[in-house]
Amino acid sequence: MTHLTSGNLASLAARGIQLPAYDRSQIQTGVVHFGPGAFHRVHQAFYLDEALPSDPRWGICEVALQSTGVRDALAPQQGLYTIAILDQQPSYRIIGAVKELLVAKESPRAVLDRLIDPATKLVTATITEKGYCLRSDGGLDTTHPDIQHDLSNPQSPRTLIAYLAHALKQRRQERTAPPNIVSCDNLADNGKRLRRAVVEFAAQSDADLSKWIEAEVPFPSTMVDSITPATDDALRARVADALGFEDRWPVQREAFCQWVIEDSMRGPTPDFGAVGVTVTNDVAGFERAKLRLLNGAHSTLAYVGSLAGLQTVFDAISDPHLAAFVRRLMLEDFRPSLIAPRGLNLDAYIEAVLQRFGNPAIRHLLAQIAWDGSQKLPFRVLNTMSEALIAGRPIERLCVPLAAWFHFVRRKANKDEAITDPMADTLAQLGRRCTGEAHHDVALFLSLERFWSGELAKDARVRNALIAAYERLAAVDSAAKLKEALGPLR
Ligand code: CS2
Repeated sequence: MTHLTSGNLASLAARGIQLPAYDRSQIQTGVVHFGPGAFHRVHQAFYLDEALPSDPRWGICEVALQSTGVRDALAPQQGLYTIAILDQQPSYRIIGAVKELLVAKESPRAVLDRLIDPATKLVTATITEKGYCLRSDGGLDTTHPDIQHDLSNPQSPRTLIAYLAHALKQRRQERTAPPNIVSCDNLADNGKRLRRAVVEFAAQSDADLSKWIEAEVPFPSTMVDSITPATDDALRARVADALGFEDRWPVQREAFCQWVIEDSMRGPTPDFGAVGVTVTNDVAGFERAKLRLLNGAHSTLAYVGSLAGLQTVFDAISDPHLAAFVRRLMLEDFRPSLIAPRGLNLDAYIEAVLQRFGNPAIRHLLAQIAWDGSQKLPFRVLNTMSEALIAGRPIERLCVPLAAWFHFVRRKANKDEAITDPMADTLAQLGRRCTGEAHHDVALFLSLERFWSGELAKDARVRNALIAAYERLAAVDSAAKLKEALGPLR
């Protein structure tokens, strides 16, 4: 079957497909992005595509650290791909912003050259929580095998952290202004965390560089949001139907899309305001609200829903008992931990999020959200729990997603099913040691030092509430059991 290329773009206009509104041969590469997964391609690449008609400086060099998949799929399409926007009326749009596709493990020099090029004024990243190689106290984990590797192999790094440190060193030597470095991952204070990781990495070999990075390089924090189910065969077929030929790797999202960036960038940037990106001083307020209310609710639906044998977010939120529980968790547990940033009404936000979960056009697998629980749950649930304990608020409901994750891990381990998580081996071993007896199993999970930060794991209130939640969820193996299991917590 013919596939999407520059040569057959023109035929798409007649089919109602939105095309790049600029001459692709005129755009320059001004952005280096790490992690060209589906989320980046529906989100940052979409906004940059919006910026290109009025300013051609913001074409993207996509860098995958390891995987060759996106490069292999998109190179024959000259970087072109389709976004399917799935809501009441589906719509399709071709993104033309990708100028270059690199795989770092194959061409580390080319990646460094791009980062050093003074035309690179913006570096963005979606490498997921685990890519930051952080300890639970937020510092760089210098014992991490990839960081160890990168400290002794500066010419062929494995991590974003090392690429940034090496490139910044060179830019400093050459006296070219550093780029704005923008983390777009779901971590609280993502900019500060990335800065700290790069500063601590640089400090291992060059104290002056480390200080310079801390003082001179802008690492704005961001909040990113758009629900993006992984690409599946149904999407490929749907896009082929709309285009009249194949797209080797289309992506999909809901219509809602939001990007909030801290107002600390320096030098030239895309005209973010003009393309619908919010640039504000209070990004932390947006970020926390989204991480807790949306992502916290998502992880709850994912683990409790999976125990009940449900498949998608739509299925989970359509269950009246689970939906009632999640709404209450958002309203009574997450919401009191938040201070609404100016321009955000938290009650309206909660209702809007619940409505987005109920979008019937989106098939978002709970299994996808359940990935990497050890990395996600600290930001989504544990932070709120620590604050609740200090403020004297209850933690019973907050323990439900955690206890559901424990059961999820245990069941996976007992069925010998793979767990997708950087701590997979430890989790599988722990899951096999679980007996089903709540005191015993909760004690095992509380021994996961890398997961729990501070005093939480030692707090008797936490242990007791986890035991109660674990017992409550033990029998859940179908949606019919949810009513009783969630009982008074709903
Ligand atoms: C989800 C997020 O997979 C997950 O963990 O919670 O990817 C979520 O869909 C996005 O953050 C929405 O912006």
